[in-house]
Amino acid sequence: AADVVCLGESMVAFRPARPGPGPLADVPSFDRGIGGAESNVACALAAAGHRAKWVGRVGADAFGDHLVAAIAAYGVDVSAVQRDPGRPTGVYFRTAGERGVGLPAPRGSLPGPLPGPLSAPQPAPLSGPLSEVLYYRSGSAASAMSPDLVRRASAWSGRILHLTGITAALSAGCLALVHDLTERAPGRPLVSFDVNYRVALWRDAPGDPALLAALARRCDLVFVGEDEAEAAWGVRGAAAIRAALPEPRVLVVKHGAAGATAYVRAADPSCHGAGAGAAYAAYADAVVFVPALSVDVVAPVGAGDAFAAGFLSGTLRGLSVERRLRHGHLMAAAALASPGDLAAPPPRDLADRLAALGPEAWG
Ligand code: KDG
Repeated sequence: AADVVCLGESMVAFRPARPGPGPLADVPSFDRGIGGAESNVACALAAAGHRAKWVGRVGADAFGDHLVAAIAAYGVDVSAVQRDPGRPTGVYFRTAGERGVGLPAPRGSLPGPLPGPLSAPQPAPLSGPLSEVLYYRSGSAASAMSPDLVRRASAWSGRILHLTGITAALSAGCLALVHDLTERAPGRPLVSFDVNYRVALWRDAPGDPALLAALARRCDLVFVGEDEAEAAWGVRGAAAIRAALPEPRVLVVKHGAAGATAYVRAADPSCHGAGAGAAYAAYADAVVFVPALSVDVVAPVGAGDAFAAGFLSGTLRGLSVERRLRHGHLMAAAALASPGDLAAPPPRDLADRLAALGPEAWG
């Protein structure tokens, strides 16, 4: 059985062959890669040594062949991926812009100082353009997903099911599927949900972004960026986000380049390292902040997925919440420093040694 099942749409992703600023309209040639928030998480988890499975749909076309082969090459189980002979594989094009809603902001772009231990150094803001994205995915094979086509038995077959808010925006059937899979019913594994608010998708979505909050509240582990909570729901600040999403046992609020805060509900043994009876008490209703690493950002796309993968990896290994956050930051740093959606994560023993460094490294 899989450790983690990641369900969602994957697409062939085209980014400028030569990095640099400028609008999408002026890009003369593109490099091909793979994209899709959920399969990105699956690939990162597989690369980090976990059994990851991707559940999705692609067309019975050449791009579908490429996606399935490329994701399988990371060691991800693709046996449940469906091929649709009547609908195409989704595609997207993007610029290498430096910022995007829901993605880690470049260092220094936070709106203001954070209290107490959150005061990370604040260099001058970067003035990079927003990343421009063009999706060709409406009517795609994945947008036809629904509770009829994707059964609970398949999606609930791992220890963790990882979903994102992107799927909810794809079609009424996809929204119904996310609703179905987040129902608290017997056999449901731990459900992880990355809010992943994508402005361009919600323009034509089957509802409004308030749905993302309602879905998040049905899940056990939720990731959300402070910037996207404000953009999607008008909720400002980590404490207000927690107040709006009280149900998840673990809520991780990402503060762009400054770091991330985990809100952990008491009486959740899954949140504590193996044999950490004493730590259990220490984590009762804990709020754990860990600063991010300072990185020269090459491309932010995929960093949120890498962060989620690092946190999930730590969860699977029963690490403390602080270590989970550190592994999230380590994987995100690797993705930030690479041009594509995906970067090789640091080897596990190296990541463990880095995560164990003291306050001189982690602030
Ligand atoms: O997190 C990265 C994703 O945004 C990217 O791979 C494309 O899944 C994608 C989307 O829908 O934006």
